[in-house]
Amino acid sequence: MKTNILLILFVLSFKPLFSQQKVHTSSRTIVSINKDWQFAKDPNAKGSTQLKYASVNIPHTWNAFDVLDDEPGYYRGIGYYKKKLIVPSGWKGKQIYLDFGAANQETTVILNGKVIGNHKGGYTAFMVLLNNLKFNGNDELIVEVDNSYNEHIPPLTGDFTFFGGIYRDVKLIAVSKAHFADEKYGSTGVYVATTDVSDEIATINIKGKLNNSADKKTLLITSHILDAKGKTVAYTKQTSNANAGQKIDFELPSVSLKTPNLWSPENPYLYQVTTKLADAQTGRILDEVKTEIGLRYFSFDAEKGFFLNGKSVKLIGASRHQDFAKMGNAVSAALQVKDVELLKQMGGNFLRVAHYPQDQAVLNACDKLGILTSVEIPIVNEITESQAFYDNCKNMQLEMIKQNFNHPSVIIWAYMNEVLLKMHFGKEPDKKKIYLKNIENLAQQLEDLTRKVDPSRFTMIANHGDINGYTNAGLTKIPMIVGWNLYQGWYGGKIEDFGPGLDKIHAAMSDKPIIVTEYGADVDPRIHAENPIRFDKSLAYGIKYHQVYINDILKRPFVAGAAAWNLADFSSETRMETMPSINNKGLLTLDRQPKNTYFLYKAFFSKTPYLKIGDGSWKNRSSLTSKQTISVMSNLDSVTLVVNGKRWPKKAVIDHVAACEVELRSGKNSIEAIANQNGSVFHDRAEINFVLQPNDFYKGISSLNLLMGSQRQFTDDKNLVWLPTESVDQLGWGSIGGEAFKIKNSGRQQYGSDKDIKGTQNDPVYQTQLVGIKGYQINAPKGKYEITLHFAELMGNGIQTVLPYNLDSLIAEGKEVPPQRIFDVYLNDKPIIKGLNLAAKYGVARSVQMKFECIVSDDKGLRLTFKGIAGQPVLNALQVRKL
Ligand code: GCB
Repeated sequence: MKTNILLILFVLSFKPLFSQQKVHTSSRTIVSINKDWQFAKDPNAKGSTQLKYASVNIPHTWNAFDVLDDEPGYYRGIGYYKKKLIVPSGWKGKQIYLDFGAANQETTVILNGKVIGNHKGGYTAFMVLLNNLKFNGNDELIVEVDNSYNEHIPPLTGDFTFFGGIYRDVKLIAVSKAHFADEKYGSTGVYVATTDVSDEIATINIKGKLNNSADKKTLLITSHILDAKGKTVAYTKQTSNANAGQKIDFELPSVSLKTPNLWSPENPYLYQVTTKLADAQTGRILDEVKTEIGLRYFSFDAEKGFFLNGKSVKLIGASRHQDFAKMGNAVSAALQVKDVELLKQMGGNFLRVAHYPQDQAVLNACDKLGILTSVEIPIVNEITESQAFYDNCKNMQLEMIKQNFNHPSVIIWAYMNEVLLKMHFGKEPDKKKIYLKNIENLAQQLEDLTRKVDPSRFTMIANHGDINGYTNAGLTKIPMIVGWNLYQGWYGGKIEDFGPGLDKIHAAMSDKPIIVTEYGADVDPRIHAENPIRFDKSLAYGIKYHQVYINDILKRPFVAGAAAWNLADFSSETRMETMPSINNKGLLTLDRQPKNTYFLYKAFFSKTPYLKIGDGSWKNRSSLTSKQTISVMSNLDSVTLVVNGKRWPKKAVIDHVAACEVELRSGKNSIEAIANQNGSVFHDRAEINFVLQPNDFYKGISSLNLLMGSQRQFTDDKNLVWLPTESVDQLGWGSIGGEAFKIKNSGRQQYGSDKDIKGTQNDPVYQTQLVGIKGYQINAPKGKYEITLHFAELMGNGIQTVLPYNLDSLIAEGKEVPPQRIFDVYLNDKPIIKGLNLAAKYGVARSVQMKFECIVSDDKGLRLTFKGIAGQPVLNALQVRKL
């Protein structure tokens, strides 16, 4: 709930009690207790006496680092947090709540050995009442958090990491005995609904819940509505007789504002509602809650899309996961706000808060910056057919709605994502039928609940591309909007299938508003390809993909909006691929560095002239030719590049990208992009370090770094650029024999493996390979060289196991026995490796480097020869350095 409960900050003089920041009003005191907790994991799950406690601050997760290692899996179990809780004597007579922003995923709160609260679900806030407890001045608070798999709590599975811990703020809230609260749902209990909003008038209804644990009283509830300058523009009040211990639902007489200042992405105007609870007899203020609201009206039309305040608006933006590099989900509010700012700067007006409710800071920022949002609970991939699961889903839906009710940015409540992806009972039709019916029933219950609790918003379910499956399961009828997660040209098919796919969906359900809730392609910014192809992870493929998708979305008025998957890369521990444990579909990296795809969105959606040397992020380049194409993202007509002072011919911007052909020299190149519009000149600058191969290697300026069986370039963690190799027949130097490694029957990768390569951060160096290689020839001039051979066995068990997320369902889990492969290697006719059996010696998918020195004293250069003893020799990469 966006409720700013003011206000005065003061530091307590008695430090041991609360060294934290404190916010209070005469009626309500809020103290952060994020600092100085003791934390221990319980590897034996429950009750180990050997717990090793360490000091931590909240936000905290215990999985920030174990998700990054080569070991599959991460700690999913119990973590204990403990702290001395000393309640100030001044709080006598107050009611005290312990307030958790979120803890993943089941939390039990224990005070002085007694369980005082339990909460299920890792993404919503919750409160525990400390009332009626006798504090003894030495009170111990223990919070037991468990992130192990629980079949009754969604999400059950998903393409994201379920980081455990107390990862959002923890506070103590002290209130008078009579106060606002809807503690069952972790909300302050003041709900401000804006109804009948138009350009002329806006009606505001304030409802809520209050607790009177004091004696019988007459209470006065008042609400002032203030404009952004702090001037009261409306006022409403009501008295209520409350018995001792009574909980009361109240509703103030609605008020209307004439010619309201309407909230929109261009004008995110916020009013403030100050709601007070007072003793009607004495006039003493007992509680006060401040809520920021925005006045707007909106609708969805199946043919014409989305309308805000009567105007057609295409919703454009991204989905967002909440984690950040090396922090997991324990991320400061400031970093979360930055994400919303980055979305705004990109030209976005829409955020799909996926796949679960996030920190209040996110929606607060959306309210302030004018970003429309859809928020959802994490029913992902599948359900459990148990009453406990349904109850937890419904409770989460209510918590989500009640905690976020007042945010003007929220326009959609959603509740299922690709729920048919992990189909149960595939081979038992009767059980499958019942399972599908149970999903439909759950959807209907959540739909009914949502519409009842908040008739002012729209509802949505997001599906994957199986149109018939979702239609037959009744799931396209239930929600008001259907979201589609579409990946043509990524998990399967061609990029060009996307537009016709949308038309097909629209034809099949022409009365349903549609949002493209996901689309995206993995982009590893370390990878470049001249001829980009699906699943090569290159920036160039990502650009092509997003160009086609954006155009197809913009062209079709019936598509109300779209959210790219994802705003930023995110952790998905079970994923392999070029950056293991990371889903690379972000427009930003995991630490929020923009990729070229982010710049493309800026070019498409910036309202002001925009020009960006996209390949500026590709600072270290290498090639066999000095002729290079530099892409400039822009919304202007044409771009001229000046490289090292030389002006190249002007290039037209096509589809927001100008592909400028220039020549680069070895070493540093300074690039300037220039564009004109209406007499104004716009510039961007970049620097590119260029290595021309093999010349720079011959000159001893650079090592020669070569990938076998690959069609892509890769920049490693030392900024060395690895080039795909060619055959000796093509260049007069290169590989002799061998074929690029391919996964048999792969519906995705056309070359290489996506196996996590152990012992390296540079997985793409080892993920491709020439199988059956006979030799490698480099026409190196006379001199001394260091040669490093890089190997990894790509065949064998483990290559294709546990593909966590696979929307084309083509790759199954399977066991493969590594083929027998033993070989010798010779360097300039001298044996350097004898009887190498990679699988036997190092295991599957482990990076192996072998270094040798060699003097070239004739004109035959460097020659590697591979001789198979059993099976086919392999080489993954080769590095040669002049000494
Ligand atoms: C989806 C899922 C999302 C995944 C995404 C992907 O459809 O909804 O959770 O992360 O695809 O990248 O595969």
